[in-house]
Amino acid sequence: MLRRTLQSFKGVAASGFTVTPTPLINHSEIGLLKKSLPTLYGGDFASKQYPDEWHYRPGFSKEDVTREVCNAWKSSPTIASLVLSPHIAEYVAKFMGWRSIRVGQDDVIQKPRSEVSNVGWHRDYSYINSNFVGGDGCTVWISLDRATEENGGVKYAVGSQEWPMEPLRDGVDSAFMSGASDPLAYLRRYAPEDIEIACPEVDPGHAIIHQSKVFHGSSNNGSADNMREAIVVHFVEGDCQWKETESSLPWGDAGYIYGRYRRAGEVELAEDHFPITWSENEAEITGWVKDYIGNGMGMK
Ligand SMILES: O=C(O)CCC(=O)C(=O)O
Repeated sequence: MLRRTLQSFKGVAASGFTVTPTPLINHSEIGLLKKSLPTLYGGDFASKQYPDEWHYRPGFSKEDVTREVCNAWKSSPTIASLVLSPHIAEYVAKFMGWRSIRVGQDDVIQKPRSEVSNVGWHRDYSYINSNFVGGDGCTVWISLDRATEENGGVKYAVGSQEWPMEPLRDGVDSAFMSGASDPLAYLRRYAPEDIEIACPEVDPGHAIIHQSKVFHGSSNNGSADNMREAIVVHFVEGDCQWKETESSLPWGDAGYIYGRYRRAGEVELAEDHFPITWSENEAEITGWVKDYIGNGMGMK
């Protein structure tokens, strides 16, 4: 299955990423999502559930850095209706050649116009997919605006999914918010040869699908626009499992963030945190998702 995944990326994009030819969400869905973001960041959680990470609070956090909320689907039914959408899930599963698909994590991103809003080079695999067997998944970066190099659209080190892997870290020294001064210094540690950087332009509602091992990051938002917004869904294959661990502790070796989702002695992923949002076998789809989001957004 993993081989098929890589082949599908090789066929569609040897670069490790591709922009969807059509939008995944329409204009009115973009409007609803945009409207929900200030409510989310302001801590007004319609579902009464906190998100798993909340990296920006108005009046408390720095105003000029990139803002991120992770697993906002738990807190906002509006965001959930995109992240847990069966339509998006089916589209991505078919693109990847998967029989079923789970949500690994979402990220809601707001990038303000500023000189310090860059996102450091990283591979999603190091934070997310390295925890799983068969979890060499993909990220779907859905733009709520037109994203360009000027407003800090996502940049890729072309083909870097094939480069050697860096030693796995537990995320505490995350490159995500590091804002390195030499933009390519970190990449040079792993690049076998010349580095080619691409910043695909993405229209509102379209998405970039990228392989979890491709290095990516983004520059400052230097545009006149106030904010560049995106909703990112990190997907894993439906039947992926936790890596076996020597540890007798419930969180095994999963460490920071992901350690909290693991149950002692189990390799199965809990659907409470990693819901199955589409499967060829409908009986496998996580039951409560439809109760929570109804039909879900997307592909209309
Ligand atoms: O939106 C961005 O600038 C970067 C997002 C990203 O790298 C991610 O979600 O993994």
